[in-house]
Amino acid sequence: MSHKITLTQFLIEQQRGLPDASGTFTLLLNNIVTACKKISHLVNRGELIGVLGSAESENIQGEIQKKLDIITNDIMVNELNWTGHLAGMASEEIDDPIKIPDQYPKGKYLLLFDPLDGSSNIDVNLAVGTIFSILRCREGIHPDVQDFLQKGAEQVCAGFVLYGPSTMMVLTTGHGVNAFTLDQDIGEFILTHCNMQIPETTSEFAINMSNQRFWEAPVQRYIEDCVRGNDGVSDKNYNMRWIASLVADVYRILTRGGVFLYPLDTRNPSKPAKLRLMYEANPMGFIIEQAGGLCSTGRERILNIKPDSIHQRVPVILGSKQEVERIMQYHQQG
Ligand code: AFP
Repeated sequence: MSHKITLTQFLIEQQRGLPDASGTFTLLLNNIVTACKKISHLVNRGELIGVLGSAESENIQGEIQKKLDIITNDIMVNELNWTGHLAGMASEEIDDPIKIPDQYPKGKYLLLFDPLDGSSNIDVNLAVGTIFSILRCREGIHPDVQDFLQKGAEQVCAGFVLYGPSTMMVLTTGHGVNAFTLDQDIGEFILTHCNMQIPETTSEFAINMSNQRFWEAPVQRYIEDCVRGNDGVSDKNYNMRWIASLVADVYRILTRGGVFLYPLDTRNPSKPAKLRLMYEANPMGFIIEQAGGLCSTGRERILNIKPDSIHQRVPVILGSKQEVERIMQYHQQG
């Protein structure tokens, strides 16, 4: 029988390579893993335990929350607020940063998360996920919003868990990207995809075409080229996929390449972009770049953006290197 490496073994082996590592970071990741296993269990049980459907409340983003948005947010908070590894947390679902209760010690990391991304898919039994990002924090402080407003390039770790046909965790600490599949029988994530690399070229794009009339000219032009295929300047035929669940779209791109666009649009002047910088774009950008791809607004590298608020939204164009470069060129040309 071949020896399978668990996520715990993988993390401890990585930690041994860093002589100054205290083990805190490994413990923190283990707590995140526990929270995600609990979420995986709930998502999998679904209607059997009455967790599907709307909670009929609105989050800070102005979106109607699903019951599972609230339940999964509580799981993340309650699994992580007592550990002593975090100085604070911020959730896509909550207006202000989440404080560590006074009775618990505070640590040197900040955790930002979207507890259930793609939750509009949950009632139709499609893939959803948890996305997280870890930043450093000065020790011994009570962090305020300003402490969270770090560039994506400063992330210590980013990851997501995809609750699909298999539950998978994709992780980077800045040394490549690895993916682990949850073995439900033994309750452990097992290393199944080492050092993932995104093919540099692609002929697959992902975009919500129903917003086409609201896009800027460079995106209009790029998608027009894709759709014209062999008959246009691209000289190849494209395929289109749109799962409307960022975790699933990004996982597909990590495995077989492709490009994902959620560009600026003029639908709602108060929300020119949809995806959130700190809960979606930054963690996905770190993962995509570590796998050899690119992540841009079309005009600048996502990881270089200095955030001005924790719920800031940005246009996102990510995936296969050559394709993202081409879209960036279109933006330069106007
Ligand atoms: P929900 O969490 O509200 O389902 O939003 C998911 C998401 O943020 C991201 O995961 C998708 O890529 C994108 O929005 C889908 O957007 P559209 O609903 O416009 O297709």
